Amino acid sequence: LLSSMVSAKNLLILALCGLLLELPTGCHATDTRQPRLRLSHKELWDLNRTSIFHSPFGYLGLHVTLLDEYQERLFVGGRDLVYSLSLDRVSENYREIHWPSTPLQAEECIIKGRDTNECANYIRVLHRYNRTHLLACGTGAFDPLCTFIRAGHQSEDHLFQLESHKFERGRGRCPFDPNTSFTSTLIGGELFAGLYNDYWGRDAAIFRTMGRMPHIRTEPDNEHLLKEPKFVGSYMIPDNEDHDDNKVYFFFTEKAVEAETGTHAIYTRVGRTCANDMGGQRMLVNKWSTFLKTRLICSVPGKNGIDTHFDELEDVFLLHTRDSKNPVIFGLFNTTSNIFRGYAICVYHIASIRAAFNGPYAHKEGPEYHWALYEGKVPYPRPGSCASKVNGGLYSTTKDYPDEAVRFVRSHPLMYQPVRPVHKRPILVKTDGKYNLKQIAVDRVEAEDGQYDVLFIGTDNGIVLKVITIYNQDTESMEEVILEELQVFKVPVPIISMEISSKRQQLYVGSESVVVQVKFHQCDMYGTACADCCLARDPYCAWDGISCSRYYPTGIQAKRRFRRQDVRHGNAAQQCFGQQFIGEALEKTEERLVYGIEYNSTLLECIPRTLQAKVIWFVQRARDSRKEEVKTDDRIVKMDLGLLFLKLYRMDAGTYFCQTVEHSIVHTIRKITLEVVEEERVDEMFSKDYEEDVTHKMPCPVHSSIPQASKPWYKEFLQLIGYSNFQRVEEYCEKVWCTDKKRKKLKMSPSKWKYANPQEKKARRSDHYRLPRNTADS
Ligand SMILES: *[C@@H]1O[C@H](CO)[C@@H](O)[C@H](O)[C@H]1NC(C)=O
Ligand SMILES: *[C@@H]1O[C@H](CO)[C@@H](O)[C@H](O)[C@H]1NC(C)=O
Ligand SMILES: *[C@@H]1O[C@H](CO)[C@@H](O)[C@H](O)[C@H]1NC(C)=O
Ligand SMILES: *[C@@H]1O[C@H](CO)[C@@H](O)[C@H](O)[C@H]1NC(C)=O
Ligand SMILES: CC(=O)N[C@H]1CO[C@H](CO)[C@@H](O)[C@@H]1O
Repeated sequence: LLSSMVSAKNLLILALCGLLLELPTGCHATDTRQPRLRLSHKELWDLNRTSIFHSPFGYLGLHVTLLDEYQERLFVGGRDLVYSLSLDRVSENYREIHWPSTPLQAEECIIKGRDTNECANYIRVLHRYNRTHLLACGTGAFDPLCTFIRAGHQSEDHLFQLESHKFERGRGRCPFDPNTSFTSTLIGGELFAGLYNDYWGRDAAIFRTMGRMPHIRTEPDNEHLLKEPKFVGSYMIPDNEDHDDNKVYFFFTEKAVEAETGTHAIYTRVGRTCANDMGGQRMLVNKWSTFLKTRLICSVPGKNGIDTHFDELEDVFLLHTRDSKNPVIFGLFNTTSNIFRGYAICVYHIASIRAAFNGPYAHKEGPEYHWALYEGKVPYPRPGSCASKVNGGLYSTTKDYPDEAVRFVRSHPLMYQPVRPVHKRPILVKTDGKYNLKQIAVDRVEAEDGQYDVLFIGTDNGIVLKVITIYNQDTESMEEVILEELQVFKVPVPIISMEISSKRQQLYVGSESVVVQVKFHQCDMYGTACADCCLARDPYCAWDGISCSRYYPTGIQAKRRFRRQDVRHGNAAQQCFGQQFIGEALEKTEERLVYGIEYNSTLLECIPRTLQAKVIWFVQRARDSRKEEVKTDDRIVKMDLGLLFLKLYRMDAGTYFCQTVEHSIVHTIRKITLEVVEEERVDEMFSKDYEEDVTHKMPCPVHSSIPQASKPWYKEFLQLIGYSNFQRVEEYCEKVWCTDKKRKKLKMSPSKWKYANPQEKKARRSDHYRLPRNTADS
């Protein structure tokens, strides 16, 4: 039934709007989860807010990026290539190194059964090694290799050279397979890496290699340590001033040994080791003797006590704060359920991670038992603690640890308590299926009313969402404000890397084949009024009395007269009181004339620039009548794209006002005059004798209210009918209506030839379209 009433064009609109079945309730334009601004790739480009690096080879095969504020470069590792890009503008002044696998390597790789594509050299490790050199490792056709790259400053013309005489084998440092999960971090010349260290991708391990200390790894084939892990991130986070107490944290997912058997559950883990671990003396020789791990929980509390878990870590971001010992950790999670799909972002304080590692251990009595709380005696030094002065200074190396302590850590790598996020819930949950979230980067910003963490979230279709979340203590709930939705790539490809420079206020986003840089903000895009600026709630932006511009918390700003900003509430009425251009004054109302055909569907388009605004439609049926709010029902539907009439009646004719309302700020953004064309008239128009029967044709609707500069009104009509009839209609219009000189002088109200109410319909039917003619004739 529905489909018979709706034309194909409008079906498409419905499909765009969302679920067809949810039409009456699901399509309202008052969605606060909409981004305030949606900017296309082209708009970003026209605004000069973006710069794009295309590989001269068309394909990058990007696998790793390194943002280096010191050298002011973005280093990019791809297939057989390493690039050095300018942080100022990625499109300019790039340097490249060609580093393919050798013909011999490639040949052997192919003989071993891999395809040519896999047998290239995919660069997967890039770290700053010292002032002059980078460490770089590549998969080298399933035979990993490492070397150093000389990378110089601007004064050295951005020197960028491979030290080809320094090749070293890359085992334990770089994976064999370009596609397996991998993480690494370089600390004081030691490379810590989580990887699959064999050709077949079976030996998952955490390594420490390169430096002066002995090479250390996790025990092979120990499922209690790592079970089919996916490595996501790794960071060194100091516990205190004693460097010997430094710990390296690994974030990964794995099959959960402690979950009920047969569930094949995947859990997210945080694991850690002491950076100075030397392994055991009699046991765990050259193996970690301080490795512990625990579960990282990201779940939404359920009413019935059953929480919804997000267990698959997709990305992790470490936000540095002034206190290097206390960074904030952001995790982006996916669900593992087949039934329920969604993403969540959880925030963790390192203090709660430390607390879990300082808490009780999990214990498994034997193969038949579950993992349970360990209540026995814990040996000294506490398993998992480092050989440091802070810990009493009794041991200068883990090699001196008593066997008992080493044995314990080997059999109890799992902590009993998991780590729960800040506020015990995600800061953001996305279950609408609109986006697949892949990457996260965070910038901490000082605003007028406090500190905000701006999340930049990368999707699998080339979109970056810029979001803030605000916690409401009273209701224990999170409010999510999507500030911007940025389409950073021309084509919707997955975002696979994201680097952030707060110093430069730039985000560097990588896909398989391009790297794009985008500025964090473009305040003037929110609008030209104080209210627009305040309602945007962007902590980077404030109303400065003249325009919406960059907000600086201190220094420079002190000289300014005042700044209007209210991120928490977006209370524009209060902030902008007494401000010129508070709202409507500057916003020009656009006027339109639309023809709809009786009994057909018609859309009155109105898309506010800000997608968060609530849209209210008013109608004025006759010139002097009162404006009344449009009542929506099964036939008249409010959608994101405008007001849809599934079936148009004559009584629908009138002047429609599309108004947006936000916090009592009202904008009339569009005024649409809807003319209803009688069904018979349309048929008549195309009937053979239409030229003879001029008197019964439609009037030439020249309205004083319609700007003549806009495209001829009949173009709209053409659109309605479809362009196949173009010739005919144009001809018709030229001849009959619009070239009629007399018609030009016509001044009349559109409401005159419309029915004020359905009752009048019958009575006035006969003179419906003749009215204007008569007026003109007189
Ligand atoms: C675009 O922005 C860059 C700085 O990011 C500036 O150097 C350049 O002049 C701008 N170009 C235009 C056309 O405004
Ligand atoms: C990596 O995996 C993707 C699919 O997941 C595949 O298209 C691509 O060819 C793989 N790359 C290599 C080098 O194996
Ligand atoms: C940095 O490391 C490389 C590789 O070991 C070495 O050749 C170079 O001399 C080092 N540079 C400095 C400044 O220490
Ligand atoms: C999230 O998980 C689902 C189901 O496992 C998977 O299909 C999807 O690709 C994942 N999303 C991302 C962004 O990896
Ligand atoms: C111009 C136009 O789209 N006319 C359609 C109006 O609706 C009827 C069916 O209800 C169609 O047959 C017309 O083609």
